[in-house]
Amino acid sequence: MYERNVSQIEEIVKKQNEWRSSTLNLIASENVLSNRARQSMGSDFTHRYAEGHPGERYYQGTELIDEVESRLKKHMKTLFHCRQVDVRPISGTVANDAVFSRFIRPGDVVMVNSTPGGGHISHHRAGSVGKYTTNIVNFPLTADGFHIDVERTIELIRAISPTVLIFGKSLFLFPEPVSELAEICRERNITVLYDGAHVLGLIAGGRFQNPLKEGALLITGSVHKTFFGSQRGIILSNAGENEWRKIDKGAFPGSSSNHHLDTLVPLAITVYEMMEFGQKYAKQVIANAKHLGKKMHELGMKVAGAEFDYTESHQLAVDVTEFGGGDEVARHLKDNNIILNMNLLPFEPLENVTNPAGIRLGVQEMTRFGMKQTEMEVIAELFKKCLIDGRYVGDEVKELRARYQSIHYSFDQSVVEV
Ligand code: DSN
Repeated sequence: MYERNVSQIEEIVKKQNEWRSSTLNLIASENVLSNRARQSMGSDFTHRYAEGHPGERYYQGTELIDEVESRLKKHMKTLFHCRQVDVRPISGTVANDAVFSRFIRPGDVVMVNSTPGGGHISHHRAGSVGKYTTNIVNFPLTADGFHIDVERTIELIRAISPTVLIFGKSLFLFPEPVSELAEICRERNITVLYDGAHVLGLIAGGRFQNPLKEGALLITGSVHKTFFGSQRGIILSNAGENEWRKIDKGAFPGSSSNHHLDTLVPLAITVYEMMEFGQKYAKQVIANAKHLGKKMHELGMKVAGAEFDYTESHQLAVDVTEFGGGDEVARHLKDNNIILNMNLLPFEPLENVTNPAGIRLGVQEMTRFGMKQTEMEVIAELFKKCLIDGRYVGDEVKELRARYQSIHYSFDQSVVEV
């Protein structure tokens, strides 16, 4: 009786595959797996449980799972130059919660990036931090809105005595002042956490700040944004054994029992791709983002951060108020086969959340499909035609995208990246 429904689901998946492979995906929090990583999904690992650590499981039959997980952990430590890693959180937010649950006590003062300042929902009152304390204070920002104001933050730290600082955000154009604030945090025994979800692949590629080196105790993140793995989370640290034990318990049993083994295998493949190609990939991602920002600006669009070369990450922020605001523009672009999201811009009131002034763009996925500066110029032109000239560009987008289907910075093929 329900067989027809099964076919309908299969049909929907087919449509999604066809549609999204013909669009320009500029969602800053997404990426694509290589074919080899993707093909490793759906194995017997999909069906299994592996609570605990390799070699210390609560179930039998995990030897081969242990082997994959151990290799993954070893290589993640090499990539991020750290002593401790937990690959079991099933998402970035779960990784955050595992850590926040161990470091934030009721009444603690915690400093975070505000939502309009780009902060992630899990850092806020309605998210994970809010489960542990309500004393959440936003970092003061410099006038451009995309940098933490270091001097005013130091004054605020002296005045309100926070116990935890959470750096990192979802609208993330420039590095955070971790090293600038490390000394006062050391003096006052403040725990420094860094949510590196968005920039993890850039850190792995050595092209973004290394928070652990600069003074953060922990990096949390997801491994499927600029780090082009399967959808999971991670915790990285140089904490000593005792401190790490408490973090480890936050991950298991604190925030999950089994971790999702179907996505473990592709991540173990991705880590090799990152070690081999990560540096070139990260360099190209940032070069592409800067170039797209410059070209869109030259063509008349209000790209943020012009005075700072637009970005040091994979992202750009554009004020699209003149075209109807972020919601209207994002929907209109989607109808033209360009996919991205609306975004609050710094200093906007929270009430604007359903139609903020901005849109957020990320170039990491298109870079993975082999696009470089030349293609960024074509994309900038497409934005101009669509938003300023009011023309339909959906077919041009499809034509462009049809030429970029193979996945670079992977072992799928022997493309020489220059
Ligand atoms: N909300 C996601 C983003 O797009 O940045 C991160 O979880």
